[in-house]
Amino acid sequence: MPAKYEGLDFYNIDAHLTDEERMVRDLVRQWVDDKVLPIIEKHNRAHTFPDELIPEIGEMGLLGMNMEGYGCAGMSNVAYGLACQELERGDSAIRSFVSVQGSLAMHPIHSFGSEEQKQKYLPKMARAELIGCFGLTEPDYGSNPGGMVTKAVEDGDHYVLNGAKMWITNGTIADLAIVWAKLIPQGGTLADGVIRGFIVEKGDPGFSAPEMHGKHSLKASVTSELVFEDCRIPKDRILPHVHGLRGPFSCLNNARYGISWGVLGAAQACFHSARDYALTRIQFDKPIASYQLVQNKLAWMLREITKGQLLALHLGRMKDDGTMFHEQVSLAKMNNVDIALDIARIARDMHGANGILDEYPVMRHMANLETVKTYEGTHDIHNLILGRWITGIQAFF
Ligand code: TGC
Ligand code: FAD
Repeated sequence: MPAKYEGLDFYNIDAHLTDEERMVRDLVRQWVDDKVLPIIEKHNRAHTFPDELIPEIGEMGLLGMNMEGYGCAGMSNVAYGLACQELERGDSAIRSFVSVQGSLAMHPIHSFGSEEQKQKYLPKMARAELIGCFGLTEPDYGSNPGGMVTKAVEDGDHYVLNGAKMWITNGTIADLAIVWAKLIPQGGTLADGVIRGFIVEKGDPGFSAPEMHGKHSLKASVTSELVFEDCRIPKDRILPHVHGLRGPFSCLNNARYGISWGVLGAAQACFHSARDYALTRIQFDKPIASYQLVQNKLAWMLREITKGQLLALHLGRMKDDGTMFHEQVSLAKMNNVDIALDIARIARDMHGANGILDEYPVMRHMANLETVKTYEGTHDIHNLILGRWITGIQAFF
């Protein structure tokens, strides 16, 4: 029987966790070992999401787990981060599923929805009986969502939506989509529109969500377009309590925070695979782990993962005590994705030719992390967010 996975905890982060946080981490860790790792390569090859895991993710209480009420578990942000770390050790697709459902679909309803919307959707979403997605990006507006052209126009007691979203995680399997569109006032143009959030349900007339194909990354995740052709939704589906880009961006803060933990899980999977491989692979009559260059690579991985963990833990504690600001999230998302991707690339190299096989997890993580570097704000965008914080000058345009 393989040794039980113990994680990587060089600086004894464990001692700074509550019993509840350790319990969540251990529960998800075991579940990933038992349920995700045995099947993920098969799904990655087939470009399919493991739907069969969705009910169990709900039963474990991971969906919207850092929110209070409406069937959510009400746990700390650190517990949520630890869960993300374990899930992404399995695959970024599994962490993405949980991020999108909790941080991007449930969070806007929880923070900006009416009481009726919260009652209607959140308990079922927490139990995974309803799946959500988040539509912000458009074909021509990725890093610059403020330029979006998807619009909503009032028509009696309905809104009529026209436009398209692209690259939407969970889109095709979702029961509802949180869609950000410009609400055009009577007689106004797109330039007069204010960005608002709308809940579009599967089956609403004029709405479709075709799956996108041909990805070399996040192959076990469903990625979709959302198409609105005179899509009519009742007026009570607008999120009443937020106007402007602040709405979608505050959801992104949550999801970016989860990513800053999640990618450390992918990095740890690559580190462990590289270390184990280096200890057993013999070249020039000795294990490659006995060569200084190889040890240097492993020491660098340990160093960066440890720093990343301390960053994520401290960020989580600030999020829990309400002192975190969004530029701090940008720094953690950017840094931790960056080091995870470098770790994956170096681990791939350390496996030699075997590194390209799906017998080892490293190339799958490496390919996934290319997406994670791009979504939720690219590396460049987070640099520019920090540049603006440092200088007070925006350099986006
Ligand atoms: P800007 O003028 O900076 O801000 C507009 C308004 O928003 C407020 N704000 C924020 N509020 C909360 N949290 C944040 N992080 C915020 N950032 C900005 C800001 O205070 C302002 O509020 P108000 O009330 O004064 O109007 O907006 P900008 O248009 O100049 O944009 C700046 C920029 C480039 C940083 C922003 O557009 C950006 O972050 N772009 C990146 C886009 C992005 O991250 N897209 C992600 C799409 S979703 C996704 O990728 C999901 S992947 C899912 C998975 O895990 O599978
Ligand atoms: P672009 O914005 O076109 O950027 C291209 C390049 O230009 C990047 O290197 C970028 O850093 C650089 N660049 C852009 N602007 C500047 C600038 N001002 N200065 C310097 N460099 C700049 N979106 C959602 O809304 N919901 C989802 O669920 C979702 N899931 C996704 C799942 C996957 C698998 C992927 C790949 C993407 C997903 N996205 C989702 C979209 C994602 O958020 C966008 O891809 C991302 O925001 C970048 O937009 P873009 O791809 O249009 O790139």
